[in-house]
Amino acid sequence: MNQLNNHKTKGLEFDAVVVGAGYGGLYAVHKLRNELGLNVRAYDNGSDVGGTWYWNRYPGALSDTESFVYRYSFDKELLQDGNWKHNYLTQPEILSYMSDVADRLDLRRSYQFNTKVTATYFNEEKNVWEVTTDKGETVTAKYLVTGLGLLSATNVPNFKGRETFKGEQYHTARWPKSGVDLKGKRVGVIGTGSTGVQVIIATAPEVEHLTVFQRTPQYSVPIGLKQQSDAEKAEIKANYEEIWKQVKSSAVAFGFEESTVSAVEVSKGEQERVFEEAWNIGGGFRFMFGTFNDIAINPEANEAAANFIRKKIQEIVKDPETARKLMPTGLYAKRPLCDNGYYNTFNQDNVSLVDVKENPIVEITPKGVRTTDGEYELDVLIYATGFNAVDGNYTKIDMRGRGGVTMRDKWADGPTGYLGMTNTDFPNLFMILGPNGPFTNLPPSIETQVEWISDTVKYMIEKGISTIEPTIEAENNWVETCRTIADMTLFPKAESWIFGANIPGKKNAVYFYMGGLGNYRKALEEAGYKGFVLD
Ligand code: N01
Repeated sequence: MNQLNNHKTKGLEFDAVVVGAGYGGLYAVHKLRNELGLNVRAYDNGSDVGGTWYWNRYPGALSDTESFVYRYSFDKELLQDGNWKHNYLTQPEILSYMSDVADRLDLRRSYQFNTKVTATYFNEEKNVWEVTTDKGETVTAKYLVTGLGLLSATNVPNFKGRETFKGEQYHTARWPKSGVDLKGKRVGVIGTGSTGVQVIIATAPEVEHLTVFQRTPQYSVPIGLKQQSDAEKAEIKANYEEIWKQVKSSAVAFGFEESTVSAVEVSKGEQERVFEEAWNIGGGFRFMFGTFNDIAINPEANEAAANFIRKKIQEIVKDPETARKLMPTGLYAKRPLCDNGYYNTFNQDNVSLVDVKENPIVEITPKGVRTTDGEYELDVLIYATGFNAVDGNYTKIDMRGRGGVTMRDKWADGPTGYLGMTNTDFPNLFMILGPNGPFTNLPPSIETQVEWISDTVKYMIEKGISTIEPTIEAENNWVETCRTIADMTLFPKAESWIFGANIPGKKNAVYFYMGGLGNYRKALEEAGYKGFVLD
């Protein structure tokens, strides 16, 4: 490590710039600064750490990964010190966990908060990145590590008249820190994805009236929220080594064993029994991947699961017309949802559902939302309309690589990333959760990538390598692998952010490696530095 500690690239202001203070950025600062001894400058647009969990302060925000695996695994002591109340963590709990980690590892001193990175240029003569911020500062660094967030560039549909609304309006991921008083107000929510479902459940009890504007109904299963006893936590902690081994060799990395049984090879009765059991335990990924091994790949198995959920909706929702509107008809092939009483919320007298596929939104008026069947008067309008996922934040920054090539141009046909982290023409750029990375519970994938990045930086320093960059062949092959795997599933057939289908005009492309975390880790190991030019 001495060699590393003594290393300082002459003339550079920093060895590495890290962008983002979410799970990825924080861990990258720790690895590069605390472990490799590099001189690191980090930026985040927020006023403190947290990333996704800094911004998403909307009522009801909760992770749908269980508490015991929605955390870092790299520090055994941190794991043993961990504490939580329920089997799922709320946004304030996650934010507080991340804040504690930042304190513990003394990460904040490397950050400049309230600062947006606006441009990053690769200087080919010096082999350095020039990083410019909205504060007018430009710094240089040999390595650029971006943890910009998969789901952080907000999507607010461009409805006519949006600016004329006289009430308050918020996107869920820009929820004011001071909160919003919704008591006794007429509130509208546009969007019924993971976010919409949570915000609807949380706000319904306190508002005077809640109007839900739904475009596409969703399949959602119970989350199974419950308290976790000290004894349960002690058992988890005693078994953490095995738990993480399982998580990191599994597909979705949610901390349960994925099923190896095909739904179409068991009787209807057995299907029902297995679905009912998963419904009672809770968890969206568990329902999709823990019940049978072919829900996401075989249309017949998929329909069996979809049909089970539809029947539940019919049983739960009392008004038949509302139940009809809430019932999805298409494939069960988006990121699976789970909730803490979503369908039941529509039995409350103060909650109504507007199907905006049947009656599209025409405009936002000073008083509320006008659809083709009338005007809905509102005091507060909440946009739970999602994100320009994966590359949304990259294309906001003026990123230029070799020969001045821009990321925007390079990704015009869809973003690409060799092994989900690197890009041709962008040497020494390491993207945490970049395009074509794993589709999983995110902290274990983030750790996998940050560890690969820091190992690579260490290797470069030790071997005196100035730049690393994938070859175009390696990048194309990886994207092709991602395409082949995605096409083996039903996911590309459902329109969602996973393939860029939620943003008008966005290129429908393969944004993820859907082969699972275990296989992704194997791919990293097998690749070594094959497919890279090290100079
Ligand atoms: O966003 P979404 P999200 N008019 O894109 C609707 C993670 N997450 O923020 O389906 C009317 O899924 C849109 O309708 P449609 C998780 O990975 C996790 O909810 O496109 N409606 C949809 O209903 C998740 O998958 C957690 O027809 C419009 C909604 O807005 C990801 O974030 C919690 C519209 C957007 O749904 C994204 O979830 C929250 C328009 N013009 C988020 N445009 C947990 O861990 C969009 N919509 C639990």
